[in-house]
Amino acid sequence: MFEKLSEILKKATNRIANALFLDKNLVESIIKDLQRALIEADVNVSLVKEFSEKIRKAAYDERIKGLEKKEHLIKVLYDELMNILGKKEELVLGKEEVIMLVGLYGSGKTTTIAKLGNYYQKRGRKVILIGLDTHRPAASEQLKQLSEKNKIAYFIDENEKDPLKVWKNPDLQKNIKRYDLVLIDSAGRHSLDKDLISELKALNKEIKPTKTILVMPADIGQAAKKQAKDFSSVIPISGIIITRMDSSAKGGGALTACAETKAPVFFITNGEKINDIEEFNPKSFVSRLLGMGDLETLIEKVKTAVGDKKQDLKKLESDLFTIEEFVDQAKKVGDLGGLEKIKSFIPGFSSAKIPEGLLENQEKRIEKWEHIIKSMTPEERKNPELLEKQTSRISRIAKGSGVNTSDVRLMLKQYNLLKEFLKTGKKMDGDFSKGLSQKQLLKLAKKFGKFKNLGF
Ligand SMILES: Nc1nc2c(ncn2[C@@H]2O[C@H](COP(=O)(O)OP(=O)(O)OP(=O)(O)O)[C@@H](O)[C@H]2O)c(=O)[nH]1
Ligand SMILES: [Mg+2]
Repeated sequence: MFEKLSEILKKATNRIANALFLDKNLVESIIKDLQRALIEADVNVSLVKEFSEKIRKAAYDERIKGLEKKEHLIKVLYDELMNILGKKEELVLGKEEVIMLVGLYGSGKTTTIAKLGNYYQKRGRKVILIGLDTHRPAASEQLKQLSEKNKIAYFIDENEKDPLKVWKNPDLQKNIKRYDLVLIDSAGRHSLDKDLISELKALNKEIKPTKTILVMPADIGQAAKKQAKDFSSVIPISGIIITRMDSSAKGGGALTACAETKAPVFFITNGEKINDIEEFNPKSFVSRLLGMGDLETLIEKVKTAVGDKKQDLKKLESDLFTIEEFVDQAKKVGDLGGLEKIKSFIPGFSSAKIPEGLLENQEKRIEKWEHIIKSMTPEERKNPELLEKQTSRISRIAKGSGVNTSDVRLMLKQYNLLKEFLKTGKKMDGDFSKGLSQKQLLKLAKKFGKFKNLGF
């Protein structure tokens, strides 16, 4: 149902978690993704706008920096999603309840009443289902079958056309005291027309249900708001059940629209089977959308992702950039999709063009480098310049690692180049985290171009 929305939300949180810096481009592109996903789920445009503003505000909040900012942003995203979905409000049952389900044709009343009956019977309630849909010929039969199949008590009168008379049936009234949860199925219409209005009013007056629940299918999306309001103007509505969440992409719209009416969504149903019903809890719903256990797990994930990246960056920035770290970085870079990744560590640098073909054959080369490093003495690893001073060392290492001397030379060249690149970056800005100017970028990109000749 919410696969698409869920996928985009997960992607958005991952992007926040994995970015070392939340620059404007990233924030705006994440917001755009979120907007598209929410609108596709039929969430009201003005609600989406409000939501985006809150995310934007959190992202550009100057008072919050670094890791805290990411945590803050994820938290705001999480909270705001919960906020548009409304508060959790449980359907609290008293000792004796008479609950009437109302809704338009085909909204899912009869199926849902069986699901609810089964749900509460399993939790110890004495349940009876009463069929007051005398409008549709097959309605009684449907309720009967569902009740028998799931071993729930029921009462129907297939020959009576007046629902009030069914309700007043002496047999029913005599036996009804044995049950502490009476669930009433009512008739639907294509719209809330005069006929349905007068029927609902009459039923409400006579039965005096302790609660009345409006059943609406997810596919009506935002229209749920108007429908809920319209029904509320006829009889008091205690809450809502949204059905068919499994088969509509518009469930987000239906849920958020209900939240706007302040009528609580007690349950959602997500399938045709008897157990396909669950209490609606915005918190767990959002957690599921984001694919996380809860907010804490999510924040933990952000921290871990940032922790790793910070270390990487520290190494890259360090003057003590050893040849081992170089290979280590090159390997990571290879894993992560090459220099593109290094670029993403450095704000503003993402627009620098990396020549095509730069990353080809990288894997094999790195494998060789690992062998080379193993054949180097600890002293050589610390001072790779020794190799340049005494070329006999190069021959020895090449022999020991089973590569050509040119491979060793190439590795040294690339190491020096990367070191130089890092120094240049530092000189230009002193701190990568502040971002680079266009001019600095051009300079760096030029230097970067050197890598091309070396095949790095
Ligand atoms: N996929 C899916 N189908 C559902 C769900 N809930 C109900 N349905 C189906 O929706 C259709 C209509 O459900 P009913 O329970 O008959 O709806 P109703 O409101 O009683 O309809 P009327 O009595 O005609 O007004 C049936 O085919 C149900 O199987 C759900 O959560 N998921
Ligand atoms: Mg029905």
